[in-house]
Amino acid sequence: MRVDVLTIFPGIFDGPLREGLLGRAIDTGLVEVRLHDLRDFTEDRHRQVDDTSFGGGPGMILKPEPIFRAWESLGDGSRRTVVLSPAGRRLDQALVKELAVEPWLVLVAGRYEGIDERVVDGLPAEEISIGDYVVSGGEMPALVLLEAVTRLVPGVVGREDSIRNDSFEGGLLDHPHYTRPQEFRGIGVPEVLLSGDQAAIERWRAGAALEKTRRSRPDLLPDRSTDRGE
Ligand code: 9D3
Repeated sequence: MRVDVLTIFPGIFDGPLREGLLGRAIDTGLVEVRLHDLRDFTEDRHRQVDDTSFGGGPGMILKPEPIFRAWESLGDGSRRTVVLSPAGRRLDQALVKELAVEPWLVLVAGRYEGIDERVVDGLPAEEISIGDYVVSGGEMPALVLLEAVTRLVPGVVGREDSIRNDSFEGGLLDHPHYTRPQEFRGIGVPEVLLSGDQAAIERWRAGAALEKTRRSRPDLLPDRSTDRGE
């Protein structure tokens, strides 16, 4: 998969793209990420990427021309273009799966109060948000999206079942996990996990996953409240 990122802060991506899962996917050539500094696509002496809002209001808006020039510089092959925006469709695992099968993604990270609306109107682009909270720009959201998508690119995550068992993929949260030491500050681990009885362990994990989901994320469970006319 190829991913082009348009941003005024390419440096934000350097660390995350070198480390961990993203770093490995890039090293092995499974994902190719190209960063593009929007300032390189300005044509004025001050390399201005932003300007004040028509109609007034606080803060600055990203200008359309550098974004269009950068997007057009990528060539004319077919690609899915995502503008990271708090006003976008909420990212979830179903959308991540959709994006993961694309051969070529372009991610546009906004900053300041937002991006000139003519970018989403004039480019074949969709807006995506990573959730209902405010961060200062689209760079961190682009990294979140990129890592979520990269995990699903075949060959990136070694054991396919670590993907299949993921929270949300099966509709439930994962069951609790324990490792050594067997007793930590007076707290042990569930006996069944030490029993060696794999069938019993699987039964315990299924029940524990359901219980954890009921407690932390009841919204993920089917609503049973009307079953008995309650
Ligand atoms: C006053 C209205 N604000 C929108 C909620 C203004 C505003 C805040 C933060 C405009 C842009 C930003 C910068 N954030 C993003 O560009 C962004 C974002 C986010 O803040 N939350 C969740 N997902 C995303 S994707 C891009």
